[in-house]
Order: sequence, then C-alpha cells, then structure tokens
Amino acid sequence: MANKVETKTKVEVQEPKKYKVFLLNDDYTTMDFVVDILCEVFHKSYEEAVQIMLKVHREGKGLCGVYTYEIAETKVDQVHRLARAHQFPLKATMEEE
Ligand code: TYC
Repeated sequence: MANKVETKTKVEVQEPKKYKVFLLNDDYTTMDFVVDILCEVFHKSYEEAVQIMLKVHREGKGLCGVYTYEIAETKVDQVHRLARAHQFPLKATMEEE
C-alpha cells in the first residue's frame, strides 16, 4: 500500500436556526380561548397554558415554544386562522432565537 491516496471530506453539520413563538396580549380575546390555543396548538398542559396566558395578560407577551422556521411559521398561522374563525384579534409573533 505504498501509493495510497487518502481523501478527507470535511463535513460541517449546521444546526438549523430556531425561532421563538410568542402570543401577544389584547383586550378582546377571552382567557379561555387563549388557554385552548395553548393546549391545542402548542401542546401545553392545562396548568401550563393558564400560567402562560396569565403572563401574556399581565406582561404583554409570553413564550409559547421554540421551533424550526417552518414549524414556527405554521404555529403562527394556525393561531391567526383559529382566532379569525372565532372573531378574536389574537396575534402571535416569531423571533429568531
Ligand atoms: N387580556 C385578555 C382579557 O383580559 C386575555 C388575553 C390573554 C388575551 C392573553 C390575549 O394573548 C392573550 N380577556
């Protein structure tokens, strides 16, 4: 094996960027509806959903979860579609982590 040529391939694995999804407070969406959204869209337990809803209500916004770009975008879209269907002005936003 005198003339063995070794080829080394440099493999760089990049973690996908992550995005935080927040719910925003407003004066019209009911607390029950926000809790339902947190349970159904963000898979929170009832107790955790109530805590997050109250944080949003008191502080203006609250973190619902951290996801890859497309999943975060889908969650925001689901919140807006459900809110519109129930005639609530509830808004969600996403921010790069
Ligand atoms: N502020 C709303 C109320 O008093 C409740 C609420 C909580 C609305 C969280 C939006 O993201 C929200 N009915």
